[in-house]
Amino acid sequence: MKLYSYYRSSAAYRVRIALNLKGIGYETVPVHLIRDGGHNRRPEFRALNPQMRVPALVAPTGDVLIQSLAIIEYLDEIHPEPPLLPKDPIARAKARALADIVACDIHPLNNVGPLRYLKHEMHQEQSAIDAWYHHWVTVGFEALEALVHPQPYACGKDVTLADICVIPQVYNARRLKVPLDKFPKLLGIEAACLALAAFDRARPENQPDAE
Ligand SMILES: N[C@@H](CCC(=O)N[C@@H](CS)C(=O)NCC(=O)O)C(=O)O
Repeated sequence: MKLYSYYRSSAAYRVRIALNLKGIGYETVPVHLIRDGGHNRRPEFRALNPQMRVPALVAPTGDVLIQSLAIIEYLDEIHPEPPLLPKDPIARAKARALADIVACDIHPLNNVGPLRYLKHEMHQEQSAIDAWYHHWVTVGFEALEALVHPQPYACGKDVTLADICVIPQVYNARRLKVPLDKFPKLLGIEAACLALAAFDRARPENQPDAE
């Protein structure tokens, strides 16, 4: 499989973790999201993904899949072991809810595109943009911190989709200097996950395009 990725992209980071957990080999195709206004805006990438975002995964069928959660569900369907969601329907819904707090409520507000729009179109100062970023991460993390009961992973003794979404968001928050001391449970989950090779190999600094 071929993964169009950017080392710092937290959505691509999610897919890298899932591929590694499943033991699926893949080739990384780096797409620089910052250089020259973003290589994701080039016509050749737009032809591949009209949304002009990473990740995009070329499946063995040749189909191009986009949206990290859709890609991860596909990987879970074609390689059911190890499962990325608990078996019990209530536990599954809870794991998905944690993942959605990150993927639907935190990340879309703080992604390169919206932050760039705040700066260039809304003419906001960097300090206001940083405050925006910190605010939405902090309120999202407060909810996550209240909801998780690490044992040692977000939903118990097995890694789930929740961990796959939380760890890249914690990386992102740290990079943008959000104070994390209020979130000891999330930091514990992070420590447990990063001790696993699948997470470690997916880290931004371990990517071929890391700077
Ligand atoms: N909901 C999408 C988000 C994808 C996304 O926004 N990726 C970011 C990087 S984390 C991106 O490519 N941004 C480029 C841009 O907005 O110009 C997913 O889960 O895959």
